[in-house]
Amino acid sequence: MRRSFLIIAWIVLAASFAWAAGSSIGVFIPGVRQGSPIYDMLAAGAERLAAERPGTTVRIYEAGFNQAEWEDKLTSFVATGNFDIVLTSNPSMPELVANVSRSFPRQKFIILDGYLTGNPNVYSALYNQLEQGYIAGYLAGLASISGMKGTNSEKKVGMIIGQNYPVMDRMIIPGFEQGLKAADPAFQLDVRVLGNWYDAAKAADLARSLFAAGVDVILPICGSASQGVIKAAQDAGRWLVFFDNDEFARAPGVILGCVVLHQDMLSYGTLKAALEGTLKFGKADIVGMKEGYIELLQQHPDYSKYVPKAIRDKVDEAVRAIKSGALAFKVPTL
Ligand code: RBF
Repeated sequence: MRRSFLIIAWIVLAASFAWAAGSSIGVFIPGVRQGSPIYDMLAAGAERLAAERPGTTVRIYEAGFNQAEWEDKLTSFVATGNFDIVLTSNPSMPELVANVSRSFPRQKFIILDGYLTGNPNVYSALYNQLEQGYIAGYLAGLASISGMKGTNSEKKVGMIIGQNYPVMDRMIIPGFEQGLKAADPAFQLDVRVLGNWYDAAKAADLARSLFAAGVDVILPICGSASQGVIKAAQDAGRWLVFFDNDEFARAPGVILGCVVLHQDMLSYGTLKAALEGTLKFGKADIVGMKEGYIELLQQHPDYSKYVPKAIRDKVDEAVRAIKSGALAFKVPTL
């Protein structure tokens, strides 16, 4: 009798220690998860970690598309005091996190797809999107001049972007343009700005006007509005290249290639290191193809189905050159 009481007491005690040792992760999404793979992967990495670690909880908060509200919403999220780690993502978040961190100096943050050094409570990781842009641009350019179905001889390629921001203007667009010009120096890049990350009807209009101007390949970076770009490309029989995620299944026969970010891996890995006490807060990393966080999906069956071998061989060579360091892109200080 006495012995079983002791055993029960021990179990209760052990359970309460396990509870106390549990960790809580808050994921702050500056936008909406649905339709933006970069945010979906952020949340998915945290969910995977929680599923593996008993006692770890995850709260996903979507701050919506009104950027003027994000700082207040982040402040309220942090003020609950509920989270050991607050995880967020996009290049505008370092500034907001720096502000909120001043009011909550005990809160730890992880920012992905952003860069902030020197704050002892913040770890951040920025993707080398010059590499990502270059590979997407090189593929788009080679396809555009190949004479393959759906292309023309105009040497015009387009982008539809949600908005301008330093990472877009100083890495993604210049990288994409460099890739195009590596295919042929005469290429012209036509960039259209949507003004938000969700208006698919307007994105379709922009895509139609690009196609009408002679563009035969578009890179959409406009969140859930990309659905409109897909529709316009299907109607026009032209091509797309994609960023961030494997999008082949959304539009078979329209997508040439996807140069993805393994944001789910980075989310999972940095959170795990943070909970184990090994993440270097205060530090900012830059990650790219060599580190395995940017990848052209060369193994996807649609890639070999729609992109001729001569083009794939050239793109393979560029990927290998980036991985070996023979082709290097220095990330600008943003
Ligand atoms: N990308 C998305 O896919 N969806 C978004 O809602 C979104 N919102 C953004 C808001 C701001 C203020 C900034 C600077 C970027 C945003 N991005 C968004 C772009 C994202 O950070 C990244 O650059 C692209 O997904 C390309 O990898």
